[in-house]
Amino acid sequence: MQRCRFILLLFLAAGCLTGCHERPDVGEVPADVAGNSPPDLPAKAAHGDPRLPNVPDALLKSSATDSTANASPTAGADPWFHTMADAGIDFRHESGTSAEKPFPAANGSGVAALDYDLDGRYDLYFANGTPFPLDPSRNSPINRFYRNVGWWEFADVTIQSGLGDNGYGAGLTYGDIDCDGFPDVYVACYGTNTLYHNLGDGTFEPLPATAGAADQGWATSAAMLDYDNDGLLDIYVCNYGQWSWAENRWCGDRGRDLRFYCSPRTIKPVADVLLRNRGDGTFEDVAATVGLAKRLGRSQGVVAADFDDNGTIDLYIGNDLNANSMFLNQGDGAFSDASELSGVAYDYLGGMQAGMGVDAADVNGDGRPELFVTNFEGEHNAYYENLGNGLFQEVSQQRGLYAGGLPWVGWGTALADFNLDGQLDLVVTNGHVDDNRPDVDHAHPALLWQNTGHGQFSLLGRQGGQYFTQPHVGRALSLVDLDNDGDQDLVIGHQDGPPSLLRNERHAMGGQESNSVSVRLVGTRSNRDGIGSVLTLQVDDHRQVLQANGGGSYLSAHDARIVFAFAPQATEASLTIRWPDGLVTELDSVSRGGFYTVVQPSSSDMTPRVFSQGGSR
Ligand SMILES: [Ca+2]
Ligand SMILES: [Ca+2]
Ligand SMILES: [Ca+2]
Ligand SMILES: [Ca+2]
Repeated sequence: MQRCRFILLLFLAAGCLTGCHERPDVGEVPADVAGNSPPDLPAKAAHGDPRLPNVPDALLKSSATDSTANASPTAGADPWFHTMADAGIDFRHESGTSAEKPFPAANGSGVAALDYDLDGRYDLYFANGTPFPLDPSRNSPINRFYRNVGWWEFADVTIQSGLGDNGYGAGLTYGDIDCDGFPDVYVACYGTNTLYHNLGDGTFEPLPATAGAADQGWATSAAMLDYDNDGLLDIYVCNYGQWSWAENRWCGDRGRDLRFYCSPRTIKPVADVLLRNRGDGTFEDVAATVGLAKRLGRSQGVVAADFDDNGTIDLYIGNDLNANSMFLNQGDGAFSDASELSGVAYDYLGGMQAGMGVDAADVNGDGRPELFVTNFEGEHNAYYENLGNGLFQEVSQQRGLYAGGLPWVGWGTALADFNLDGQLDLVVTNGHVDDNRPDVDHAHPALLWQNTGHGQFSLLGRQGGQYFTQPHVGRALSLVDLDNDGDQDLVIGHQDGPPSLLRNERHAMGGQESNSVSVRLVGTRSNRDGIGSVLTLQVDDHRQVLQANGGGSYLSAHDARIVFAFAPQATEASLTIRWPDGLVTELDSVSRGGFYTVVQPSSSDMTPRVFSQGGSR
């Protein structure tokens, strides 16, 4: 219990335990816990080429039953994102696909954005596949890790960091498992998963199998959350189902001798895993004992947040042609299955969908998180508004989110305020699983919607940037402020190809300074990453509520900082944090452009330790 508090106090008293010569500790130098300082601002002269091609109609093909197929009302303005080339990332994903169509190779691999060395710059970790049948003795493709050295330059630190995992890499997640201040990384694989302990000196060490974190299933996404609120992060791992190379079936068109990936329905679902952190470096799977194993699904995406506003962190899982799952945390260490009753198991017609990537955030400003789920071609992406009391309604059609995604196979996704106007926008990566179907394209366009306010989303075509005018075989997606200018950039992973880094061009849209507030949480009584906290930023009369979610997107992990808009004309702002254990912290003077690190105080009558960088009013 409260192990994080112990260790933080130890830090404050004695300085850091490891890597002191390179990395200052929490108590010593604010730039450490306040490591989200903006060390490098973008070169404004390098902003994107405005001469973007028009969006081909074929890329925006749509049944046009709602307004999403229309161009943005502000089309013709500066693009939102610029594709960064030559950043030093030479990673190229290898799915291990072949003519035999091994099912796990259809689904791709994730990307994680984490600041492993606490220098304030977020680093990028890419999972990688490997050919089937798996052969540990073979020289397989490995995961790759790149250190952000600033100014959109990255250095390959795969080998020296020890993160060159050679399993069949799928999902990535991270969090500070042992409360030493350094983020630890979980690699979810087809085959053995591995938890890598960050030693604080730039290297990671895999936990031995005896630690109990190395599940052997066919894992997809993973998320960290402290489900039992003991101050220690636990790990949820989605498992897709039962499959082995030996039982790989032939599916496709016999007449034309075309072999395709089999239907998900050929795969028998299995239970997911919840690894309880015992606090001694070992873990135990408690999924069955806490009520998570009664409902099985071919799980692909997971997000953890408080969906019913009772102060406990809940779970939502996207399942492939099974009903999606919502498990509500009862606060006594057990979950109740609210999938059907809450209205989030099916689409608005009551159908089961592909359930790929997921996200949760309060879009309509009532403080309760909505849910978004990406789905297969011929299915719409599902958008569930939170009505309160644990009830949701699927309203993709009413909100302009129905038609845009219908032709495409959706994967990674995030609700985020890309243009910093106080309204959460939405991005989805798309791409088919098969590359040999005469009737469908393999590469699909990613989609970016602007939240225009008044409860409506509008699909951006070329205004999103050149990336959104071209087809890709998209999978992973991570939100991360790579250049620390206060807006959220994107990293998108592609099947059997290099990733794309998209720089948010908020500055090119006329912002002379960052119109955002970026918040990093340091839990003490609660888990070190503050996952499960609810943050409310009040800017003049506009309130924004964001949670520090666990998981989200597809196979991927975002920048841990919470980013709010701070309108240019606004003057006053205050921030309220409800920590996972219920303690409330209030900061009554928050500045535009500020990067804040807030350390959880040990009681509500204590002043929180706050480190800030930048900001003006
Ligand atoms: Ca870093
Ligand atoms: Ca750690
Ligand atoms: Ca917005
Ligand atoms: Ca940025």
